[in-house]
Amino acid sequence: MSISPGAENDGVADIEQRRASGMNRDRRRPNRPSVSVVIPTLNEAANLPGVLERLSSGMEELIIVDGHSVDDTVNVAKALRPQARVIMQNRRGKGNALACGFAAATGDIIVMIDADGSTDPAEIPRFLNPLVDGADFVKGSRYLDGGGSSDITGMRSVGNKALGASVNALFGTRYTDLCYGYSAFWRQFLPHLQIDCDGFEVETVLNIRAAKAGLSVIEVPSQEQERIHGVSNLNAWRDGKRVVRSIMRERFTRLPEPNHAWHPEFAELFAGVELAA
Ligand SMILES: Nc1nc2c(ncn2[C@@H]2O[C@H](COP(=O)(O)OP(=O)(O)OP(=O)(O)O)[C@@H](O)[C@H]2O)c(=O)[nH]1
Ligand SMILES: [Mg+2]
Repeated sequence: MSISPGAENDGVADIEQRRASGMNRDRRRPNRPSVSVVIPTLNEAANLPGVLERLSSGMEELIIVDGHSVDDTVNVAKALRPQARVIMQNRRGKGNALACGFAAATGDIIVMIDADGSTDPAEIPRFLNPLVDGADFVKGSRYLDGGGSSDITGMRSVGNKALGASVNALFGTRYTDLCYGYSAFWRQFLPHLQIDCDGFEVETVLNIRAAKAGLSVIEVPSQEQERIHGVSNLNAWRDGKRVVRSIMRERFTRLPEPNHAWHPEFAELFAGVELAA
């Protein structure tokens, strides 16, 4: 599968061209895809038990991407799921953590969820079904019928809607929820998504690049819960500004050429390696 560069020089022209050409539609996919679940963690030792107990052990691969937590996150993860792969991100931020986790993943499908208890692993089948039925990229939405949030504040919700409306206007999308951390996609599209951002703008970049690559994106309702323990790492103003900058950058730059070799340098803690007590 390949995506040819268009003659035009902006992201929106790219989208139209790719949609029209259908060049990204590679339907040779396994009927029983393997699934990698990627979970970024930053000091989530208290939350992991509640999250992992709701994650089916039928998932082929669980990847915990730790941001050098100073609590017992890594040991808790290994104790609860000895088969989990634990990797250390090479930079800081949720975006870099996900990029590292995606690079490490080997499953046909990648699912990304949070470690704080906000995203319910029991919803994963809701994301997988449309992918098996032909979608390329499935994103959760708290604003569809059946979705909701007991976590998002009024101010963040207004900001999220404004940013989402801007993305829809600039990229011709119909997203109802832009900044939400629950998504799933076929790993074959990773070279097109090329997550090269570090922070909480990562969901925005993923959603925009999925559109720019001409992927068929489907939204499914998702119910966001309150973080179980601890405090959010997100700062609405600081991270909101990063999202705005990312939207502008994506609008005026082309999708990077698919690069199958690119990935961040991450360190993996292999099974059998003694972890700190
Ligand atoms: N590895 C890693 N994980 C991170 C980093 N920052 C956040 N995370 C994880 O990313 C997920 C989402 O982070 P939160 O701090 O809950 O932020 P949020 O969910 O966007 O914001 P809230 O809705 O306020 O909770 C959680 O699982 C965090 O542990 C980071 O720098 N590195
Ligand atoms: Mg959270």
